[in-house]
Formats: sequence, C-alpha cells, structure tokens
Amino acid sequence: MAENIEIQEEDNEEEEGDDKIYGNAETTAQQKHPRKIRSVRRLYRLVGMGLGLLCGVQALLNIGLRLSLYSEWTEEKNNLVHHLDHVQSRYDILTEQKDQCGLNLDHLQSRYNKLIEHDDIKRTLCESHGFTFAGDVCYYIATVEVDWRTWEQSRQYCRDKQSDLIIINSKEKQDFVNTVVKRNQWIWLGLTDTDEEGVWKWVDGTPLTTPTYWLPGEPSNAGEEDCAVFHNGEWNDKSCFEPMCWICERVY
Ligand SMILES: [Ca+2]
Ligand SMILES: [Ca+2]
Repeated sequence: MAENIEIQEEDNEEEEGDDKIYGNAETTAQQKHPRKIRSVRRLYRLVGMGLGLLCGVQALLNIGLRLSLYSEWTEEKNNLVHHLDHVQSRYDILTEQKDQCGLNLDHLQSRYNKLIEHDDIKRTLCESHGFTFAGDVCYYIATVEVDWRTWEQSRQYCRDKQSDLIIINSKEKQDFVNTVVKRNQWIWLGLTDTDEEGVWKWVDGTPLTTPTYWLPGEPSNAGEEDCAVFHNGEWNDKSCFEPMCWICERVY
C-alpha cells in the first residue's frame, strides 16, 4: 500500500511536469519568433482586405455594366418612339391629302358632268375620238367591208375605244342606223343570247324589250345563232363567228 502511494505521487509529479512543458510552448514560441507571427497575422489581414476590395470592384463593374446597357436601351427606345411619331405624322398628312384628292376628284367629276350636258361639248368630245354625233348619241360606224370581224372581235374593237356595240332601244336609233348603213350590209348589234338560248340581252346587261325589229321568222337559232345583226332595216340572229361590219356606241 505504501508502495502504491509512492508510485501515484511520482506519476502526479510527472504530469505536472508535462503541463508546465506544453503550457509554456506557445509562450516560448512567441517569445522566440514574435516578428514572424505578426507578419503572418498582417498577411491574413491583407488577404482579407484584398478579397473585400475585389468583391467591391466586381459589384461596381456590375452596376456600371447595367447602367451602360440601360442607357443604350433607353436611347434606342427614344429613337424608335421618335421614328414612330414621324411615321404617324406622315400617315396623317397622306390621309389628309388622299381625302383632299377625293374631294377634288368629286368636284372635277361634277364639273365634267355639267359640261357634257351641253350638246356642243358632247359633239366635240365625240368627234375628237373619231366618232359621229347624232341624236344625242356618239357612234363609230365601222362599215368598211374589207375589215369584217366576228361579233367578239367587233365588240373588242369598240371596247378599245371606250365604247361598246350599239344598243337599239328606241325607234330613233333604229332609224339612225337605217340612214347610215348601206343596202345589203350586215352590221353587228350589241345583242346576244349566248348566256341562255332564247333569252336576248344587250351588252349592258339590260333585257331585250319592245320595240324589236326582227325579220319575220327570226330569231331562228338555225345552226346555233346567238348574235344579232342588222340587215336591210331588220334584225336577224347569226353565228357569232361570221365576219360582219359593226357600229360602236359611246355613252357620255
Ligand atoms: Ca341563239
Ligand atoms: Ca337567224
């Protein structure tokens, strides 16, 4: 027993000895290398400050970049708005000019209509286009027999002269044609039943009504005759493909 107590006392003495050794190690190191430790601490502080500075610079760069982009976008938006205003302004001006042209055109048409109410004006217009003015109607009398044409070709000739094949819807016009057409001449009229057999219509779309001047027994549609012709004061239906003379009528 006494021996054990002596051994424990020896161990305690040894542990107390170790604490003294390790507890004094740092103090000893500080005492031995004070400059080195201060340098390391200073280095840590400098590294920390550097990292903070870098973060700050990056934040400033981000803000600067965003401000730059916003500035460019704002300038582009302002340019677009300015351009849009300009286009709208031009559109308004053109719309106003269009409306003004419409008014001017209506005014001119009205004046033209009043002018051509006078027969002498009509006659002048008619004759200036190579037509003949008679009974308030303007005619182009194509009775040159060497230039016979089919019904469709004759009509196209009239259309090229801003007219159409003659419409005889009154006794006065029938009498006029009688006076200008020679005996035995065949003259195309603007009358056809091409759309529906037996239903005769003038080229302006109006149906055939009285008075009519068909030769007795006509229209016969003999061998498919769909176009009307004037011959010796009477009407007959003939094949539209036969060559004939024709008369154009121009309406003012
Ligand atoms: Ca027929
Ligand atoms: Ca016939």
